[in-house]
Formats: sequence, C-alpha cells, structure tokens
Amino acid sequence: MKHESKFSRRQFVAGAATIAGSAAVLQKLTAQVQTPASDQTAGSNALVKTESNSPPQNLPPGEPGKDYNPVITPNGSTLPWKVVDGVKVYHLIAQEVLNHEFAPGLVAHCWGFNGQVHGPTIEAVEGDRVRIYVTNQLPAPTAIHWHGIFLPNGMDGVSGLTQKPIDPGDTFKYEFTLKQHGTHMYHSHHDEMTQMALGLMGLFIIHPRNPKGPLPDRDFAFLLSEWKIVPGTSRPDPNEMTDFNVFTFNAKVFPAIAPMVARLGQRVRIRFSNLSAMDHHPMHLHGVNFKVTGTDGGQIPESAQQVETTVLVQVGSTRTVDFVADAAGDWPLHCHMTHHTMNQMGHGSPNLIGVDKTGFDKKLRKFIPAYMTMGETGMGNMGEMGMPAPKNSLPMVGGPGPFDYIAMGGMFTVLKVREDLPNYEDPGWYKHPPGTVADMASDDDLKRDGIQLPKDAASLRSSPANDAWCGNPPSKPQLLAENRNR
Ligand SMILES: [Cu+2]
Repeated sequence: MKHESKFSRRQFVAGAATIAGSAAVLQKLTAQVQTPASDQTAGSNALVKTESNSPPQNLPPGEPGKDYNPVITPNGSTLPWKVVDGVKVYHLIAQEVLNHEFAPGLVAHCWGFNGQVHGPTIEAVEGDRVRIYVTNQLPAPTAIHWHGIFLPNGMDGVSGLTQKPIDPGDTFKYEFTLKQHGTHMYHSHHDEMTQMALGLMGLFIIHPRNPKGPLPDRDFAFLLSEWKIVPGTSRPDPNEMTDFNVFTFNAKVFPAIAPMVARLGQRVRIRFSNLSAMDHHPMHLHGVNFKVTGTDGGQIPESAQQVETTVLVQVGSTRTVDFVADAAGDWPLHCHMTHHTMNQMGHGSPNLIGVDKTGFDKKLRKFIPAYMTMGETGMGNMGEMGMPAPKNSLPMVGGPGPFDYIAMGGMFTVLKVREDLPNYEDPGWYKHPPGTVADMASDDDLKRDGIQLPKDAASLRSSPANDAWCGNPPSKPQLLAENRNR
C-alpha cells in the first residue's frame, strides 16, 4: 500500500479547500411519480429442486436469438464460447487487471478474469453441457465456485474441500450439465476475503430451455460490490471490514455506469447479484413497479411474486425483477442506502451541518486568501466544485445532469425509456413534454392556491450563490458511460 494520508479526503475538503467561486448550487434531481406498470409475469412457474434434478440431460446447445435473448451486462461483456462435440466450452483466465477504471479519475490494480473487472458474464441455457477451463495467472492459488448451480460435488469449486487449489500457472477443468435456470454467479472460493475484495467474481446466467411466458425484450444484469480504496492509493484493501468507500455496479461507479435503454412498452428484466463483502443493497427503481420473479435459488412461484419498487439484495444472493417499461423518461436505479450512492469523500469527515463558519473563514483568509470552509449545508456540492483533491480519487458525488449537477455517485444509474429509439445507444437526456417538469411556483400560483410563505423565504431565495457554478462548470460533462456494451 502506498502512503495512507493522515487526513481523509473529506477533512482535506472541509479544512483546506481553497476556491475562488461562491458556494452551493441547489440540486434539482427531479423524480416524477408515475402510475404503476401493468401486471406482467415472466418465464415459467417455479422450478423446484426436485424438478430441476430430473434434468433435461445434454440437450443440444441453446442458441442466442432462438432459445434466448442474450443478457446485457452494462459496462461488461459476455464470455465467448464454442461448441465441441455438443459441449459449450468456455475459458476463464484469472489474472491481475492493472488500472481498472471505476470512473474517470479513479483507477486501481485489481484481480479479474480475461482482462476484465469483474469477469465476463457466462451465459448458457438449461440443459446445456458446459466445460469451463480456469487458468490461474495470479500470484496465488485460487478456485472458482459456481454459486447456486446444481452440479456434482467435486465441481463445486471449494478449495480444500471439493478440489485442490489451482496453483499459479495451472489450468483446471470444470464440467457439468445445467439442470436449472436462473441468475447465478461465479467467484473465488480460496482466500475469499482477499480474492473477492480484489474482484475475482462474475455473473453466470442460465436461460430456461422452454420458457412459458414471453421472453424479456431487454435483459440487464448487474453484479453489486464494494471496495475500500484509500484516496491516493491504487490497491483495494481486502482487510477493510466496515468502512467501504467505492460501491459498484459491474465494477463501475456513477457517472461511469452505462444507462439501461428500453423502448416504451418493452418487457424489461433486471438481475441483481450481490457479492459485496459486508453490505446488503436495497435496489430501488423509479417510475414503475416490478415483480420479484427469481433468486439464486430459482424462479419464485407466481403466487409469491411480490410487487415492489425496492428489492433487498443480500450478500451472496441474487434477485431478478421483471416489469413493463410503460413510462417514458429518465428513471433512476440506485441503492437506497444513501452512503452507497456516494464515492470516496463520503466517509470519515467532520459534521459541519449548521456550523457558522463566518468568523473562522475570516481569520483563516488572513493566511489563505481564498479559503472557504465547506459542508455546513451538506455535501451536495462536493462533486462539482473542481477543488484540489488527492490524486487518483473521486469526488463524492456524481456528474452533470440536464437540469443541474446530479448529487449522487456510487450505485446509481438511469433507466432510459423512450417511445422512439432507432437503436439502443444512449439517447441522451429525456425531453419532457411541456408542463410536466416541476419548477419554481409563480406568484400567480401561490396567490391562487393561498400558499403562505414563511417570512424569510424570499431572502433565502435571493442568494445569487444558489444559481451559480462554483468555479468553472465541468469542461467535460461525464454523463453516463460511453463504454457500454449495447
Ligand atoms: Cu447499497
């Protein structure tokens, strides 16, 4: 580990930021409430274990476009495969991945597969025979576990218990027939604390062989994780137990997480998997409701599918949700734990809310002319200020939006639903129909509806600081990521 600075990034900001401009910009992330989506079921009824264990054995390899619509791993990829004598053959290479970029400004030396963090998504169909080679290019032994998948015990990938560890330089072969369908994962099962903290994990999606319901039109998969990367360093710290500061979807943080794009009326599936070390994540989607249709244990019977807008994805589990995208707009998808939608600066800082810093700032300006304490009204402006910060670290909140700065980081992205889409490229920000955006109430509105304002409301409103960028606006708007895979 490189030098661990004596002060956290937040302390740095609160105690020593020197900026030329003025103070806060109001955050105006609008979220419109919409009528719930229509009822919709997905896939077949519950597949209980006894059924799954009397499997379709060695069926012909399932084909994308015919047997399933391929899953989309935003910011990730799907592991290529080939068919050899009726068996789908895959090759994972566990290796160090230098300079993995979580978002512009923060790179770290991680462990991953095939040059990626996290590893590519393995995709197959119920009844497929799969053969997965695992080559270990890491400096330590490893073993790969296929999480939630029914297989012979010796294929379970638990180092020491069901197999020898895969030593550096060695290649192991795993082979089994997929007897189920669902959202699953793969991850290291050797020195788990270290190897999973560094990124040795990926998604394993098995499509149903004979789906009973309509297939999803858009099928997105996210692997949730958390990291401790001390600002200024570039190696995730596997020893951290509680104070994580980078919260990721597919090993990216907002604003680098690709948006999900769908046409109005399409059936959308989102698969959440959580391999964080210590934290569960309540995933919340705006604009629609969804049914929780599956877990890593399999499909949930239709009668037990809960209607939700938030689904808790516990550590070591997956949740699949299905809905119809029946409301156009830009709808946030994010973890509802507020510290999980922050980047590195959101931790370990002094609480300055409500502190009158006038006298303090005045005294300090004798020595540092442009000094200004920050944080006394909150942290919403921390990302946009362009203040000096430790090298290789992220501002605690996100990126510019269409109305103002979006004061979120970490586990946050956007579902973009549009009536007309030529393709699934990012269509840009939603163009709201006239009269459908929340905005400043007019004097006529207030008068008509008899709204009495508090006496000091006008004086708060008149602060010019509330309408100005602090310093220069970002020259390079980092909206949502450009390196999505579809
Ligand atoms: Cu969370």
